[in-house]
Amino acid sequence: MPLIETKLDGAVGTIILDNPERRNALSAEVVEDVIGALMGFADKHARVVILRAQPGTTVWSAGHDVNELPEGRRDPLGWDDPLRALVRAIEEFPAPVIAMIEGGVWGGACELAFACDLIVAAPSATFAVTPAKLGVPYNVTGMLTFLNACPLRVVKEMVFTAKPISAERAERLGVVNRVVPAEELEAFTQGLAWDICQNAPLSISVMKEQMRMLAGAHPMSPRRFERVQGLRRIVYDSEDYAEGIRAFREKRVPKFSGH
Ligand code: YXS
Repeated sequence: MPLIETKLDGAVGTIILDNPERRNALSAEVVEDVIGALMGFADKHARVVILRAQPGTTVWSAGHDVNELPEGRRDPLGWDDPLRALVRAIEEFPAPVIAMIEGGVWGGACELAFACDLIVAAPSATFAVTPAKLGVPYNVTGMLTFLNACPLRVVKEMVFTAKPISAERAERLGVVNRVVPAEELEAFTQGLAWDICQNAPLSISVMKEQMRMLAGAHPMSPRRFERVQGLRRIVYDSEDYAEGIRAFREKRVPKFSGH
């Protein structure tokens, strides 16, 4: 049973997340399919890719597949983690990727959406950054994705509360490019893609890459990076991290002890 649908209309590729039973959780299998689709679109010189879920969905994506998170003693968001690979694939794709969003966007799926170049949302869209709900120590490049997408104080509110923000507020903050009525979302997004396709793809591609390089150009010394990794290890080796994962699996509210 395919976990995504894809189509190529002229120079516009579309990837549809299609695993509603798991609320489009970003499992290794789903990520492999999406990255494969992106590579296929790059080979066919697609000038825009739209990343979406099925029309009318209440959950765009529930984020990282929690069942695939390690139970401690290993960085849950290391370089080779599927979510990390997917974010890099979106950022390095040689043309704009538009996230077209209906429904809830949770956890690592927020980073996926924010890593896309443009976001067009229906009023039903919400965005919740949830590491603190599970006890996960998000990783450095992931935090940079959030900081490049939202004002610092908003990132702090989203990370510390793990509560969703609305599409309307996200648009007001500039996190989302446009919010349009659900019945107009597809046509609006297609129109945006069409506008981009009329312009010079080489110019767009190199300007996208420049912005990726400039947005990621943060001086963090090896000493500071190693300090951060040491702090993160304390978190993913903590009882609270294990409790967060356990509580999710047992469908109950976690009880965090601070240890
Ligand atoms: O009970 P069954 O077997 O039917 O499975 C349920 C859920 O367990 C499953 N599911 C997931 N499985 C793995 N990973 C997930 N992230 C995930 N989310 C859901 O899908 C089946 C239907 O879920 P259910 O009954 O809860 O659906 P619902 O419509 O009542 O609620 C939809 C959600 C999205 C509000 C709810 O499923 C939910 O809160 N999911 C978790 C959202 C979340 O906390 N995501 C963060 C994942 S961890 C992550 O992304 C990063 C590592 S971090 O934490 O750092 O951000």
